[in-house]
Order: sequence, then C-alpha cells, then structure tokens
Amino acid sequence: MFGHKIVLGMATTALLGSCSMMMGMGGTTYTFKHNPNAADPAAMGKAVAIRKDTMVSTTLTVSGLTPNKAYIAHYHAFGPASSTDPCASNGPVTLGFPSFTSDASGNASVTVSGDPAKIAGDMGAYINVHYASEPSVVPICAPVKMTKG
Ligand SMILES: [Cu+2]
Repeated sequence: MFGHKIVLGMATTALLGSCSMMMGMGGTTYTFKHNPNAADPAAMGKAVAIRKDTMVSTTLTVSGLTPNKAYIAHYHAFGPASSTDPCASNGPVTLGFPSFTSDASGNASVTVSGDPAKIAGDMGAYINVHYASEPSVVPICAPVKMTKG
C-alpha cells in the first residue's frame, strides 16, 4: 500500500525504543511515515507518548511541513478498511491534538494529554497529521497498533 515508505535512522529512536514496552520515563516513540500522496513530501517526525499518573501525554515533533501552515492531528481508532495497516484503515478520531501551525522552517511540535482509555488498544491505532484547511489531505501517519483486535 505504501510504496513510498521512508525509513528513518534516528539514534534517538533506538535509544527511546529500548524502553518502549514500559511506557516509563522515556515513553513510547512512534515514527511518522509518509502517506502515498504528494503533500509535504519531506514531512517526517515522531510521536512520544508518556504515561503521567492517570493521563497519557503525547508530543508530536514534525519537520518538513509547509512553512507557516495550519495543521490538525488526531489519534484514530482501527477502522474498517484494513486490519493490518492502521494508517490505511480509515478509523474514527478518538483523541484530538490542539491545532497547530508550522514555523517558517516547516517545523512543528504539539502535545495532547488525555485519558488512556481513549487510546487503549484499537482505540489508538494511529496518529494522523492533516492540513487544517483540507482535512482529507494527510501527509504523514504514525502507526501505533499494527494489527486489529
Ligand atoms: Cu485525524
């Protein structure tokens, strides 16, 4: 489905990945991949989810966006269109990030804190970044849960 897959070789990902099963101090890191479209072709980044008391705080750090452009991002549930590719599953929104705007260099960061139940299991299968002006345009997606159920 995604012939245009980008492999990111970030040392920090490996470092944080070492405790990815713990949801501990380092949190869990998910890597954004580019969807098969022409929007923001250099877009990339990561999402880091950290459990804090009874909440989960997730921070997106993204680059390669269109400079000074408004974006929206959400956690989505596993949808009906695929059970093995969350980013292609077309699921409903379960937790929305605050809307944000890229800086003059195309970088952006945004954090949402929410009830873990909203993104537990199939409820938090992937994170999408959309153009705020045209939500059907989704340059990048971070898979969180690879298999439905
Ligand atoms: Cu979305």
